[in-house]
Amino acid sequence: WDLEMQLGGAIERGEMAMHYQPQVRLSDLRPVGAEALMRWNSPSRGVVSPAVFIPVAERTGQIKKLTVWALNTALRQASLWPAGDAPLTVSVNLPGTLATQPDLPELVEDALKLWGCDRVQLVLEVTEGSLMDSERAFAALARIRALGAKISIDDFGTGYSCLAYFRNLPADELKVDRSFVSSILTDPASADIAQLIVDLAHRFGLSVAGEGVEDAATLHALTQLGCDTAQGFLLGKAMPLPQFQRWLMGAV
Ligand code: G
Ligand code: G
Ligand code: NA
Ligand code: MN
Repeated sequence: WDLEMQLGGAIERGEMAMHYQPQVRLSDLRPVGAEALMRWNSPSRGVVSPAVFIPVAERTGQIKKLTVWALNTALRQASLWPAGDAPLTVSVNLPGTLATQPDLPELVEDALKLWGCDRVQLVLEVTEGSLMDSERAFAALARIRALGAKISIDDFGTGYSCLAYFRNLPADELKVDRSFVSSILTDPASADIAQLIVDLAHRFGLSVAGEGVEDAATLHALTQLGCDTAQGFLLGKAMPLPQFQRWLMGAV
């Protein structure tokens, strides 16, 4: 109960922040951008994980406001990143309950109008599960892509997608779920699944990202599988904007 109440004014009280987790290209380990991850600094609870407050916000109807804030903040802050030789990507997570909302493309369009710049490529991450109502979700995602944003399918391999999706999936990237990546060296089935996801993505012209990379041997294994980009604690944890800017300057 109280968590719901406190979440209500959290944006206005300046308690929300976006942190940025580095993503690198596996061919040369250069930065490609970051995943923007929301953090709630609650005065009474300390740092609350989005894994806790996003489900609450989805139940109480506060999710749209939080998502609009996340989109606008991530785009605005990414425009402050030092420029690389190619545009850097900023990936924002879209909650499943919004993926089928008819006004989602409009929210994205408004944020791009305000903060879009040619040095930053917006990527929206949707989970496989949110594509269950595929007709409506696909239509919304297609409209978002027409605005110039890219779509990444998060936690791929753990949801409910069927292969028929690939006939007309409006997406640009698959993210191999952390559960496969973290056991790629110890569980042959995980390694096979990761390889299949990489091949599936490439067959349909999508790029593939590995998430949850915690050690160099796993990074190497993902590279061997043909994965395109990676993120994880080995490369960097999610960090506040100034720290991410320093990371970029050190790495670019
Ligand atoms: O960063 P962390 O491990 O705490 O994230 C926990 C979960 O919350 C992850 O599943 C992540 O995708 C999700 N998450 C993080 N930031 C956002 C956000 O801005 N919006 C939504 N909808 N989910 C987010
Ligand atoms: O659900 P999503 O895929 O958006 O998950 C993002 C979450 O994964 C964040 O909570 C982030 O803190 C966490 N995360 C990112 N990198 C790693 C990692 O290398 N290991 C583990 N265990 N978690 C990670
Ligand atoms: Na994500
Ligand atoms: Mn994920």
